[in-house]
Amino acid sequence: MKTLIKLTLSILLTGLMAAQIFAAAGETENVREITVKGTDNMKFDVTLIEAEPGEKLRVTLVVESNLPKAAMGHNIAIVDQGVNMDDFVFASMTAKDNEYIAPAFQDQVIAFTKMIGGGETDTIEFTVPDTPGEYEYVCTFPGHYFGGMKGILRVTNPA
Ligand SMILES: [Cu+2]
Repeated sequence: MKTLIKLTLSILLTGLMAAQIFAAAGETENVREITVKGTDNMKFDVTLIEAEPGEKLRVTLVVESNLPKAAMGHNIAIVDQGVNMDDFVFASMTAKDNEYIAPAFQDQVIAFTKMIGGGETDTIEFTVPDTPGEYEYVCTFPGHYFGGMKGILRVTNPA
């Protein structure tokens, strides 16, 4: 019986130590936080994000709207270079069951939030691509990209 208690205690302690180590790792990890708002005028309030190759970003999308999500939903999809954005957005319009991300293009999407409505938020964490250049991010809710709901992730090497 005593052995069992000892064993249980040591397992508990090991678990605690592991938890502390993980917590410490989380604190030291360098993740830059960015909040982007989507509003009823079909725009993002942040249209340029500048970052360095390999940087870790945590982007939170906040939607401000009193309209139902079915009428005014927003997401953020950050897309790889070289993708025809019109094709991607057009294909994604009908991909409601996949968060409005066309499955055929999904491997060319660096990161994407859920499609959310007024009062909701969603956060994505991703590593900025190693290749410098401009990466477009868009809202794939039907019509929003064509209404101007887009921005640029500009990746440049540190000076
Ligand atoms: Cu939108």
